[in-house]
Amino acid sequence: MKITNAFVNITSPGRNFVTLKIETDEGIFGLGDGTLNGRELAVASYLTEHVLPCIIGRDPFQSEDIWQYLYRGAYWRRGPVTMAAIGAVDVALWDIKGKALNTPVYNLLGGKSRDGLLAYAHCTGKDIDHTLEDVALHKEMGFKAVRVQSGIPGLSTTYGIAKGTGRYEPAERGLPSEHQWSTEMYLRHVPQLFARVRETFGEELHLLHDCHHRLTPIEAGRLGKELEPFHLFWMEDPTPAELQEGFKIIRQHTTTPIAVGEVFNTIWDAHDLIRNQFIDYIRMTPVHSGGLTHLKKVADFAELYHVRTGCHGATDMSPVTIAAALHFDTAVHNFGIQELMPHTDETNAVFPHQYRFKDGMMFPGDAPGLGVDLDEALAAKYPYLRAYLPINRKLDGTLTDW
Ligand code: EZ4
Ligand code: CO
Repeated sequence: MKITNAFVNITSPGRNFVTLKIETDEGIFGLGDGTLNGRELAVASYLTEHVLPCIIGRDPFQSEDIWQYLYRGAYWRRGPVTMAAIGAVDVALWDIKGKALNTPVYNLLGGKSRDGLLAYAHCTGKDIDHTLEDVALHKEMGFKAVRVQSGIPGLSTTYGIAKGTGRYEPAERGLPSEHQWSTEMYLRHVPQLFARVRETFGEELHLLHDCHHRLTPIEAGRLGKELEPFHLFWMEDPTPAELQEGFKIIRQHTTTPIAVGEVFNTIWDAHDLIRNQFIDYIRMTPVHSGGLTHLKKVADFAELYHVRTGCHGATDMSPVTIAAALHFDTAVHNFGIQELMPHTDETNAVFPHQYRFKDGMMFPGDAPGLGVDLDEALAAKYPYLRAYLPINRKLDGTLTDW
């Protein structure tokens, strides 16, 4: 089999998505996601100008060799743009292989290790009472695990909280908006939030929380310690992770489990975190970490150190990435949990898919390949619109991590 054609589709059914379609001489095609929130066109151009001409004529079954060709062969390694582009190609190749062999991708990664995948929803509100209502709603929908964030008294904006009446969507059209941040207000508020959630819903519901890279290690140690009575499933991205040894300080102070890695691109971003057992969950997901080929190696390495997976699954992962993550989750032994942030109806119509949610669990479906399609005619109705993630400033105006 040979790759005969490959092109990038950019569509914005509510938010921007970059999709790669690879076609073959046997009429089978594969889809890959290359969406990098706020930097979409850089990946599209990397693919169109620098990657796609090199893969025409290659055998799509040689996913390992093509991965090495694009990673080592570029000379310039790693980084979110490069790895999202490699991820798009790699996932499309696995989709092609599954379709050619008439089997779902999870069978190519080791087969079913479980029947269903524990998934968590985002629960938010402008204050604690509204957040409790959202948790109740998601419990009703069947969720057994929820990520809980709420507005912070004294701050006009907070990560994870919808501005209007709709669901939370981090990217915004136009230039980056500015959020406000106070570590003091946040640290005072979060333990009160979780006390109320446990008081209202009891012990059984799995609770998660995302600090979104905003604390220093010692502040994260304090928060983790104060949250211990509420038995969190995980505390996510407690501190920016460029300094991997910083997590040692968090570990010295708390038994609250730690998750990190949605912005990581390769194993080298997590190598020390994993081998020193500084974390419990690795959040890398197929698109931003070089596809299934690399992510499988990360998971196998993590398994040696009792680290489980928790693939990033926010709305900026297109349905192609969600499907790829679900096939991966199904196959790896050390699966932990899958994030699920529902796409809009418009997005779901552009990307018809087989995966399903039922009773708190996700299922990848049994269609050959990934089980996702791209309705190109419908996609063409939603042209790209520039959008950015917000930036964040402390109350005195200092730029800080969003
Ligand atoms: O802010 O995907 O755990 N989920 C998250 C997401 C990220 C967005 C950034 O594009 O942290 O909401
Ligand atoms: Co996160």
